[in-house]
Amino acid sequence: MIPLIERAFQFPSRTAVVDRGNKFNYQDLLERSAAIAQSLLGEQKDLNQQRVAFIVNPSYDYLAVQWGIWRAGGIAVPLCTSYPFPSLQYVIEDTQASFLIVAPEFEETLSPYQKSQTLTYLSTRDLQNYPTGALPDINPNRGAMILYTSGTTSLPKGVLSTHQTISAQIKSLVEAWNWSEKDHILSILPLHHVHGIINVNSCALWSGATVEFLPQFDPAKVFEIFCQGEVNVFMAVPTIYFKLIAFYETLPSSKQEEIQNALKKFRFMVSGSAALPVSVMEKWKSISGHTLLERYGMTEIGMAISNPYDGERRPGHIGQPLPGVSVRLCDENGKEVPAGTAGEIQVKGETVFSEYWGKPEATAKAFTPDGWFKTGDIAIVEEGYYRILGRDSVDIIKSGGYKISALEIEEKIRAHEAVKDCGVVGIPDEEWGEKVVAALVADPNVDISELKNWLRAQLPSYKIPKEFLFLDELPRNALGKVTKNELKKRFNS
Ligand code: MLC
Ligand code: AMP
Repeated sequence: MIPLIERAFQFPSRTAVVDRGNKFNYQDLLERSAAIAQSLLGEQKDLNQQRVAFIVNPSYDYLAVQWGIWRAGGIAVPLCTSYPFPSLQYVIEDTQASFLIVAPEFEETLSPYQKSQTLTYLSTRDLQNYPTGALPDINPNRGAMILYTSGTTSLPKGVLSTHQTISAQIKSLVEAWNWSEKDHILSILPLHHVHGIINVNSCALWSGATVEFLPQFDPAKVFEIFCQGEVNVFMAVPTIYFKLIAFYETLPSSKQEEIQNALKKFRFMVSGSAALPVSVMEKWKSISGHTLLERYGMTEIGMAISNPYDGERRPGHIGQPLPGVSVRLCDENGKEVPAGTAGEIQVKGETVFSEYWGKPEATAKAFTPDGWFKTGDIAIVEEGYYRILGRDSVDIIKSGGYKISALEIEEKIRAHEAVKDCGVVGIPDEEWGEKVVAALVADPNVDISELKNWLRAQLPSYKIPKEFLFLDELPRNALGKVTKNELKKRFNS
């Protein structure tokens, strides 16, 4: 049995989801997901870990499809709703998906798959009202989900987790952050990443709590929902807090007061997926009365380190290892560093993923011989609190909570006819954390807006560089490698 779904049988009549004013209880979710599972199964008894890619906006339907795939025995592959066709195609083909489930608003983008010979294309409209029957018994050790993450290779990698991994990730957070059925969380994050899928939706549903959807981030709507007084838990990336603060500052004082009063009643609020600037933490505290709880995680490991729920939440620090997660800091030779010294965060425990999908070499490289996952993040422990110092690779950029590979963008830009060479880096930015920028060795007459539009057809818009700089040549070291730290300085000067 799938632990998350098994728990839902305990609270059938509680409200599981609020979606555009409609309420759905756990019984509704169980029945709808069972019907979807049946329609996926058809004559089969068990999908036996076939991959089912799906593109559905954050909603009740999204959850019903995700649970339906799981209950049919499939591996769920949530697709990013803002990807252009080539990026979607990469994920669908890399996972060798057997099914593709498409919500009406994405049918045009995915129309090339409608008559596919290699997969079964289903509109969410085809998944209505299927009669329910017996569903397969799923061993929690089986694969459950593949999420794509960018890394130090140019192409994103699929991170495979089992139901057991997902349950361990949820249980750790439910315990650490005191989740209960009284909670009501606003779900605004994209649902192809762990932050939205695990920390927000799955922890709430595990606890018999309520998930309220707002499919697209919009500060005015977020505050409007907060002021209705039902939501009591909120989780977001630092950029979202930055944008909420910026919007709040434009409001008249009467509205600000109303928001302040609503926020004071929250149980707690979390920031993660990127470093929370102390200035944002302080401003949010002055508005809401809450000290944001900052925690650290990664697609491959779920959440690993968190500031305490009770106790001091220390600005600029990520806290201590979560329940069930072992953490150590190591040097380049894989030796644990002495106390007070910086080292790479390595993680072990049931919360750690199984493998990079179809990439055994990348999987082997990601672990030490004794089974610790190497995060690539460098940290130090100060008075019992971990603090992130940086990453071991300059080619990984975190912008607005999204992980972006500089190499992937460079490869695309280099394919443009007017470009001889390019270097992509992330530079510090108040709003985005890091901002993607590109240096071009190119025909100086190249039209940047044309170049951006050309890139937009191939990459999601958040990966498109926000600034371009023309250089005669890229800075390189004696071995001919582009010196990215030197390149970053050119953007600051
Ligand atoms: C949007 N834009 C971005 C961007 N998001 N640019 C850089 N970085 C981003 N993250 C750009 C768009 O390309 C567009 O540009 C313009 O901003 C408006 O787009 P939008 O979609 O309307 O923006 P908005 O809704 O304001 O989105 C901002 C955001 C979003 C912060 C809400 O980026 C977001 O939801 N981020 C969260 C990502 C996340 O969940 N990460 C968790 C990963 S898991 P143009 O040029 O087209 O106008 C993980 C593990 C862990 O990290 O620890 O949690
Ligand atoms: P992702 O691969 O998208 O899951 O992103 C994981 C990465 O986000 C981590 O390896 C960190 O670099 C970064 N990250 C997550 N939480 C934090 C945090 N609180 N502070 C700094 N970096 C973070």
